[in-house]
Amino acid sequence: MSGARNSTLTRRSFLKTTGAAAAGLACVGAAGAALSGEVLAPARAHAEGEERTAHLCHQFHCLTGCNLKCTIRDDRITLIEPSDLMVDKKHSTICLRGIGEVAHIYAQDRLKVPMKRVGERGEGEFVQISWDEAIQTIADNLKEAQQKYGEGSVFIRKSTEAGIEFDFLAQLIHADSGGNWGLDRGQANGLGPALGPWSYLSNRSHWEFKDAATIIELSHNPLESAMVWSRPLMDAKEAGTYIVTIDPRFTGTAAKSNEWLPVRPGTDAAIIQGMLKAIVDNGWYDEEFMLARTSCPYLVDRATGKSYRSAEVVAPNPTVVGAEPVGAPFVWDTVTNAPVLYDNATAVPALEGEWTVDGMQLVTEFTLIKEWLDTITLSWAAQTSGIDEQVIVNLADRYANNGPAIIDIGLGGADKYTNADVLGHSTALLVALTGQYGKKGAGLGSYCGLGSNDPSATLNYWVLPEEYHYGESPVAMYDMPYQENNIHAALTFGDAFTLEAGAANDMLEWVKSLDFFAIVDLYHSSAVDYADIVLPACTKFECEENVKQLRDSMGHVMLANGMVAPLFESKSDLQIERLLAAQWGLEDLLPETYEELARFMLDGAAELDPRMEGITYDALLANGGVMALPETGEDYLPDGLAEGFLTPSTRIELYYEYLADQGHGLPVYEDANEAYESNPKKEQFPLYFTQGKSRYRIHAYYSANEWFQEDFGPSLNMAPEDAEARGIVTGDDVRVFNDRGSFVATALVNRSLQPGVLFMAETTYTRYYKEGFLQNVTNSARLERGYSMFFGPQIPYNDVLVEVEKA
Ligand SMILES: Nc1nc2c(c(=O)[nH]1)N[C@H]1C(S)=C(S)[C@@H](COP(=O)(O)OP(=O)(O)OC[C@H]3O[C@@H](n4cnc5c(=O)[nH]c(N)nc54)[C@H](O)[C@@H]3O)O[C@H]1N2
Ligand SMILES: Nc1nc2c(c(=O)[nH]1)N[C@H]1C(S)=C(S)[C@@H](COP(=O)(O)OP(=O)(O)OC[C@H]3O[C@@H](n4cnc5c(=O)[nH]c(N)nc54)[C@H](O)[C@@H]3O)O[C@H]1N2
Ligand SMILES: [Mo]
Repeated sequence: MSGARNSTLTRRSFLKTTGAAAAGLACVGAAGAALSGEVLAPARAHAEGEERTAHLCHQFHCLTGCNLKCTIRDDRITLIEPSDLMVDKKHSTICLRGIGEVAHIYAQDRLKVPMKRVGERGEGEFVQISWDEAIQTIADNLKEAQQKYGEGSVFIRKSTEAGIEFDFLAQLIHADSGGNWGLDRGQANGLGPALGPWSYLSNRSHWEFKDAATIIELSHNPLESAMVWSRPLMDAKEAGTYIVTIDPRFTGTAAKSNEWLPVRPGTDAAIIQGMLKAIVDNGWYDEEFMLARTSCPYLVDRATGKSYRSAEVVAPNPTVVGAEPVGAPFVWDTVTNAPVLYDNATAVPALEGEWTVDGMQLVTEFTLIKEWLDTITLSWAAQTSGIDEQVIVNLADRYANNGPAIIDIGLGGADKYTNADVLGHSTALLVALTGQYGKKGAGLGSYCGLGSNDPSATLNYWVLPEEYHYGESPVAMYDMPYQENNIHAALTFGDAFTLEAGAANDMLEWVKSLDFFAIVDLYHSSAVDYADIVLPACTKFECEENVKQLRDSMGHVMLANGMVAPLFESKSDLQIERLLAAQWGLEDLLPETYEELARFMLDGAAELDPRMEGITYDALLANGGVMALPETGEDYLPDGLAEGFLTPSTRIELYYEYLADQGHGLPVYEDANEAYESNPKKEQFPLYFTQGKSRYRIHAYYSANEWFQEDFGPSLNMAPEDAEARGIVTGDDVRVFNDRGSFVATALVNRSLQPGVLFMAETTYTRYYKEGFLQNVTNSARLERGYSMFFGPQIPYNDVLVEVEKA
């Protein structure tokens, strides 16, 4: 396209010519219309093509970060392959989103030019405007809102993938960035008080999977949601590890497992509690661990439900919002037959029992746990979860008695029901009673966290001067449609309003009530139609300069290098932030270029972390942008138990005093908000509507890849029984609806689902549906007790009942 033939041409001068050509093209297109021309035309062979390769770190929000090798021919990305620069070759990975990037980068549905809304919000009528007008309109509107309604009236939020390197704008003007995220922390809320605030992320490596005798994949489908991390699971399978998947759906992961437990949606805690019951009734628990590492021997006052503690204050539980510092717990010493402090070295604490002290009836936590378990039965667990009693007992036996065991939790699935904290609290009990924690091949949590499985780098973080910081967030974004708030103007990078909240009709009604809303996105995402101003960002593969993001992933530091100029009239996020900052006279606080940012992040990093020695900007460039961190060996992870748990007594604390008043001192079972068998709503809306990740997309991202749309548009998986009862066959358009909204999708009748349960990949942009979109029916119920939890109420996307009919 550029006509450049000289391969020694510098990258910068190369960009200058091609950038001008691309900008010229962009002017031809009417706003919103396809801007095709040469940019989107198929590549042509050139007599003397200029070809080069470049590398970059791909997406993070699939929790991966593969390094990709891109072949660029005549300034067009033509081939994407796994990196050949990874020192550890097992990390030369790619998935179909990486391979499909060519179709994604050059997609018709890229946002191409800045646009201004002309129709009503939601109608999607836009006209093209200049960058100058767009930037000024946004800056003026945000400032105007602040002048009229105060600083806190502006909301600026970046979607995860867009916000990884920097997020300056919200800080520059003290904007509200949306408070509690409400995502992926449902079980975490229940695990935290027991095991510490970040305990939902495993503190062991998934490379230890092969050391486990048993792995339970609890509502996790790594074969799609952690595709390139499938290797440790498959290594374990080969090594003979017994893999059990608990999922309402027969997933790819279930297919590779030894056993699949088709749980009824929203009832996982019943399985775990059935296991607890079997473990306690059969004496399969680990007394030594319970006494040394858990609160099982701590004393509780039966009458008040309060823990019996010393007067001397120790510390508040860091995972309870507004918690007061508490005293140290007492245990019952069987030698002196009296209460002593839990860490008394000479005492021999009782695990069970009841004693009267100063008129108080004191019992141990384990006694309370046993009494609670006496109130439940295995047949209840089976009836509630839909899993046979004997299957639950066998799983408990295998988990407790057969060597090291891992529970690898998914942050989708069971996490996205209002009762997820009860599930988290229940699994905390399971590890506490069995000691399956903090040793090789044993553990609990999400195992595919970025950086936790391979050494990660320490990089300098670009910090703004102190006076620039986020404003307060008195109301979380998911609460904004329901709770009074002072937001009048919004700017989002990505489709937060349609993705990071359930019940889209409520959210979008609220968005429509704003004075102003602008969006910066790469594609025509679902939220775009509601914006007043739309700015086109470029992909990771495009940049105004020779380098782009600096990231660390898979034990390597990666600097994106030598890609192509921004397509159409798009710009990089950094330049967009700078243009806006300039309107407020603050652009000098931001890095001028990605190069400056990368140099800053690397400069002096070796002083923070000796492993960064020699990993400099120039060295990275000389190495194609990729350098490995020094090997740390298999056991680089800290011993899970050496320093104890991040709880006031540094042991696993099982009894949640702060929830005792609400009946949840122990994880007393609770139905989900909507998805439960005896819900009267089931008469009208009899089907459970579950969602999950798709290997084709990262959330809604990659929807614009036409190859994927052809193969995988919005499709509703349903069981043959449910389809037949409604006269539906594969390929039919079906309407999915409940009292919150509706949408139309294509039916995909198959045996992966038990009758009564639907599944759909979350989600795809509104423009690919014939009518409505998935988020119209999802649930936005907020759990009241969630407000006192560390991560706040979580969005219960899966806690949904619907009905389906032929459209
Ligand atoms: N390809 C791809 N990978 C991704 C992402 C992506 O968008 N695309 N997103 C990333 C993000 S942000 C996250 S949070 C993780 C999530 O990772 P996962 O938790 O593995 O993802 P999901 O597919 O949302 O949910 C897992 C499974 O939960 C099942 N499920 C639904 N309801 C229930 C239930 O009540 N009980 C049980 N046991 N299972 C249930 C679904 O059928 C699904 O198979 O994935 C990450 N990885
Ligand atoms: N119904 C339903 N909804 C769900 C879920 C569910 O299970 N069901 N799961 C949820 C989960 S687990 C999560 S974590 C959230 C994820 O929600 P997010 O954190 O918002 O998701 P991302 O995929 O990181 O961001 C997607 C948006 O950012 C844009 N984007 C991507 N890269 C860039 C970039 O470099 N620059 C700019 N400016 N924009 C970019 C994309 O075009 C897209 O609009 O979604 C949740 N939504
Ligand atoms: Mo997530």
